[in-house]
Amino acid sequence: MTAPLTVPTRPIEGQKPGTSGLRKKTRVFMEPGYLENFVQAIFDAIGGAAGKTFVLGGDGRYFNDRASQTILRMAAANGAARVIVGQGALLSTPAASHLIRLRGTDGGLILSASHNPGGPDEDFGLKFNTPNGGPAPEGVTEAIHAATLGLSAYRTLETPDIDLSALGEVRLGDMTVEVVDPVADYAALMERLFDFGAIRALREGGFSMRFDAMCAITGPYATEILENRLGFPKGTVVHGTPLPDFGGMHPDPNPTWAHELMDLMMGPEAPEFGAASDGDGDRNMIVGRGTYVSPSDSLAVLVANAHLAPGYAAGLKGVARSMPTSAAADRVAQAMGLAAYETPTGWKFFGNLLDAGRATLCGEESFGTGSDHVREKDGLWAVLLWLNILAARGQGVAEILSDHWQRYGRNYYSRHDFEAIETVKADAMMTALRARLADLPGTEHEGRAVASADDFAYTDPVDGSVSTGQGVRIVFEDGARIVLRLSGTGTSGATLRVYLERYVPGPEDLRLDPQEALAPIIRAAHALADIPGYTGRTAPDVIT
Ligand code: VG1
Ligand code: CO
Repeated sequence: MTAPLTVPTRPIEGQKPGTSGLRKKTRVFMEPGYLENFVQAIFDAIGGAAGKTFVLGGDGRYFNDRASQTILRMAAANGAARVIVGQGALLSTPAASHLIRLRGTDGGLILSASHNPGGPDEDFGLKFNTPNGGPAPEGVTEAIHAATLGLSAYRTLETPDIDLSALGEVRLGDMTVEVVDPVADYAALMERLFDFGAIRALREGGFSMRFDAMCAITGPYATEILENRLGFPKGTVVHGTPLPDFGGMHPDPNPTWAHELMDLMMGPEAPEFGAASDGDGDRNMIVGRGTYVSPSDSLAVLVANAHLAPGYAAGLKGVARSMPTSAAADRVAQAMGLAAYETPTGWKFFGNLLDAGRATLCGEESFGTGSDHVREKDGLWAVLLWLNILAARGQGVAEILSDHWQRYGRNYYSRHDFEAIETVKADAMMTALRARLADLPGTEHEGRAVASADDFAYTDPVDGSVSTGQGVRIVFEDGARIVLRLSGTGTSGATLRVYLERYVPGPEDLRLDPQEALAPIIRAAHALADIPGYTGRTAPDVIT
């Protein structure tokens, strides 16, 4: 066997995991010792790797292959017993979450910067998921960060690369590397949750769809499930081969970045149903023929109809959404007598609620929906649940959405992103706004009076842990709402996210253009936070 090497290193500043893991420019991750430092910090923070079993895989972006080899050597040198790796070092985030749980492991390392572009000049990332399959909670990410600041050495082996293209087991030092099919276990789970027979029958009735994998990780999963198992014709999945640079695409499934799919769905050749996923496969965008479904509405529709799928036939235990997500799902939860939770942004905050059996479905406005089948959001899962609902109800997306609004009213909703702002300017704006919050109630903006204004803090109902500073929310007397927070996943400058919401009970005014319906709220947000004054920006870069 090869003796572990102890390589001297020094603490590296700025290795603080954000909303989901550590994300940096790929070249930063490739600097000597950078990845190694973070990996050693993960092992140290969880009490060492000795005797443990981990899952490893990523979304296939540039550096995924080499980083996997580094991590395997370090796991072996740190005494791990076994690492289960997806073939080709590939695993979608939800499939990794499932494997971590299925195999009863001690956690997993997922290589991805999610929806951020990939390539030598783009982004790379690494996150650690705990044995429940979910993103490390704040206590663990803080311990990892603390460990990065105290490192003096990392452990590795001097060995040739392992062949990760062949299924089966190989030895690396004293450790077993088990290379598995990245799709098989996940596809089996989907077959248990959903009525594949009903979806096949829907397809046989002439129903057509397109799935855009955006040259990222969901390609192999979608091809196996939609084309091979459900029988949709070849070509239903487009951009289905994961590429190191995602073919130059920005694998973020929203109307701006998935514009090819949007153009098709809004044009004369549109199939009945369209969907897209992101770099690591945990996000989803749902589009019907001529009908875009906002993620907040999608969550509400799924909550109202999930019982139509076999995996949820017994009903839901509760529903959780992130604070900036619209209240549409809350209305359904209330009507159905379900508990509803409001958490900070980031999937890690749903983990305890799912583990404790208090929530079954969770969602975020950022194109993330999921359930207790894994501990991550899950893009393909959401697509299959929609398909199952369409099959069970025998209605199209537009009809289901308009029925939903008739019944519950409509939460007009939009998110405006201002990207790559100078960090000092964004920070100054948020600091000034936070300082004024106590003075806002009672003041009038665009004809609306502020009812309350605060900086969202969350006390986890399961373990009592408290997270503060999670975003400024300004609520008006008629229920309209503005939320402002800075992104935790960007890699250049600061990204300001402004979330805008206004409720219309109906039956009139359910078909307005969201940007028009929200125009006064948008103007109020710009004025209240003085966005132009602090950032010099008058319009957002991305609207979803
Ligand atoms: C964004 C989204 C958030 C999501 C996170 C990770 O975070 O707003 O809802 O959980 O990305 O998603 P932020 O801090 O940039 O707003 V993924 O698909 O990138 O793991
Ligand atoms: Co993602």
